[in-house]
Amino acid sequence: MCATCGCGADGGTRVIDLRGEVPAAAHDHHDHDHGGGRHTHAPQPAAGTETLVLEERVLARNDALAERNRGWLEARGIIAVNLMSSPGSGKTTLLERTVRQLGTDTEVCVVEGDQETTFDADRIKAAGAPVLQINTGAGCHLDASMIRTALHTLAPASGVILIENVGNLVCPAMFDLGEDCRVLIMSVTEGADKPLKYPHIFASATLILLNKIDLLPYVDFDVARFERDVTVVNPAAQVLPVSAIRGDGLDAWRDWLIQRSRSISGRPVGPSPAVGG
Ligand SMILES: Nc1nc2c(ncn2[C@@H]2O[C@H](COP(=O)(O)OP(=O)(O)O)[C@@H](O)[C@H]2O)c(=O)[nH]1
Ligand SMILES: [Mg+2]
Ligand SMILES: [Zn+2]
Ligand SMILES: [Zn+2]
Repeated sequence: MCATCGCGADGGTRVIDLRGEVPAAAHDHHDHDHGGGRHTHAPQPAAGTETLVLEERVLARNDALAERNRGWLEARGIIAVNLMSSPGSGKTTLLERTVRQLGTDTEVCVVEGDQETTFDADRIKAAGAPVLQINTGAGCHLDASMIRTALHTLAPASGVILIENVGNLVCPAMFDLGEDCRVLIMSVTEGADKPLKYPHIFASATLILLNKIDLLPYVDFDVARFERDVTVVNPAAQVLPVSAIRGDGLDAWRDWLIQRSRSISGRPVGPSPAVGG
């Protein structure tokens, strides 16, 4: 069991390579430190203090792995975006559009996180990008160890990695993946009160995409209140209204991504020489 939120993120993680290869399962998960003495096959501690210590260690180990991922990405000038939202906000729809939008002159690959199925990876494959599906079983978030496996399996040389986290507004916020930035998608059908109810995930996002604005005429969603409350929990965050279905705002989203990539890698997304060493 994952000691941070009690989910089963270490139990049955499976990595499915949609390009036809079957990599070894991610062994180095956050709860399986065979070398360091912490090992959660042992009975879970009942005392609250012990659980807290365990949680700190899990997160510290995750953070250390995340830093290694970050270094791996930086060495290649690759930008990794951690896409987070509730289930159904439109992450996969946005990614399908983004993959098609960036086209063949940009190296873009996708990591899909879901508890079960390869539904989303199948959609991304159809859109034309290399994609890896991570099934977390009982787990409710991706972690740095899973992303490490994904990076070594997909082995991109440059460009953009888009990571669709498991649909959940709580636990993904706690796990650094080594990403360059977090993008939170929130759709207008979810209610404008979410920034104050789930402040941690809103606070950790660089960009917030307000999706399904094509539905604004039909739902009770106060955009001004939403934007005001985002500012309360995260004054630096940018809010971009989009419709992944109708296409509103998607050029601005692509421009944001390209700008972000430029600022990280010193060059635009697009063809680039392979990084040696
Ligand atoms: N009306 C509308 N529906 C959308 C939009 N984006 C996604 N959807 C729908 O929302 C549902 C969930 O989308 P999906 O991309 O699978 O969400 P995910 O669970 O966050 O990956 C699907 O039925 C999509 O067609 C949008 O901009 N407008
Ligand atoms: Mg999805
Ligand atoms: Zn959880
Ligand atoms: Zn967990």
